[in-house]
Amino acid sequence: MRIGVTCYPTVGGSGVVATELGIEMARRGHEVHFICYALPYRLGRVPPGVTFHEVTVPAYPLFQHPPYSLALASEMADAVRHHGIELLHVHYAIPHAISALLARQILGGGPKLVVTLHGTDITVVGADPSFLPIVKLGIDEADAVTAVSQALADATQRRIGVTRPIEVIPNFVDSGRCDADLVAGYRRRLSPDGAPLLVHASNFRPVKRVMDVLETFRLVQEQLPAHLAMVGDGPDRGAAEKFARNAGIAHRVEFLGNVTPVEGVLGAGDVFLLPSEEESFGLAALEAMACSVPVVTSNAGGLPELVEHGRGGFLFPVGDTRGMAQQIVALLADPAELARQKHLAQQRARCFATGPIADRYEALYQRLLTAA
Ligand code: GMT
Repeated sequence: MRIGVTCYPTVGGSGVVATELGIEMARRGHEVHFICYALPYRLGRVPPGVTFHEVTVPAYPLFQHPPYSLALASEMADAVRHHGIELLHVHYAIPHAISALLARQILGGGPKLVVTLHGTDITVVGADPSFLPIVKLGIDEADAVTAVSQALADATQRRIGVTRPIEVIPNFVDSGRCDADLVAGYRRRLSPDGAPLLVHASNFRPVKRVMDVLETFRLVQEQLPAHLAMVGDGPDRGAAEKFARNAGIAHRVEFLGNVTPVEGVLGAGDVFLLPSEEESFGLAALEAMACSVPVVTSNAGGLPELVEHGRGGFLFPVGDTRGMAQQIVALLADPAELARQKHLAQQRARCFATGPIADRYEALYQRLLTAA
């Protein structure tokens, strides 16, 4: 098959899933074309079987808001025309689904369109009245729509008013990415005294509730000495650093910014914390579990589909920092139970191995192209 992939090339989970899936399809012998505004960060060295098409938006004084969606549509149409792309798979509905529909109009027909919904493209920005009608059009007109959890599929029906079927295909992880030497190096750096290490990774947007991470850590720290590693960057980072200073925990908290590969830090932790307000899936939690790290999360969105309470992970109501802290203290105070939970976390992550989940996308592509 000749497949075009569009995603955000940044460090977020939708870009990671899109890139790893594209790489897997290329490994399986398909021709994969990434059409994005920058080389996806997970692509690294472009593997054989993958071609990158960069979308550039010309500057013009009138363009206070350069029309990226239109440049993307033109680049998609161009790549389809010159490389015989049979199917476009776009990740994150805004604006990728609409650009793909425009590309098809430019071509007067053409490739099949798969739209994968990832989360805030529905629950936050997608549900905003300024985007809702265009998101709904992109979803209604695609040949197939997938969502990374049942919770997100339900939210799409409820909040966007979509009635068409949405196939749920969960995210996946490659457990082989957790390198023992790298993990050991981070462990030495982040916990030089050997005290337990908590880890959080996100884009520090308000939905991630990073202050809850710090408050939970503060409560843990009242009971036993620990360290906290904060991975990632985003709008709430400054406020989070200030919170840590005001709460008197700054000397035990390290803000690392974006780290590549993230598994080095994730695997160095004893517990991973993700207390989000909204979370369609929680790829970072899955990546931590794949590195044998139990997770303490909120029960928002799709997290209960990933985390089985008491089996490598623990779910709490959004905002229940006290409950999360108590659970963490109980785990850290019981080395045998912590070891058992680490094992269970890794076992659970195996249910989300790349192979079988990529099979489902491949079968979907094949179904669409056979129906053509
Ligand atoms: O929307 C975001 O905040 C970022 C987005 C992304 O591009 O990484 O995250 C969403 O997609 C991930 C991959 O499918 C999911 O693991 C995240 O749970 C989801 N984020 C939210 O729902 C907040």
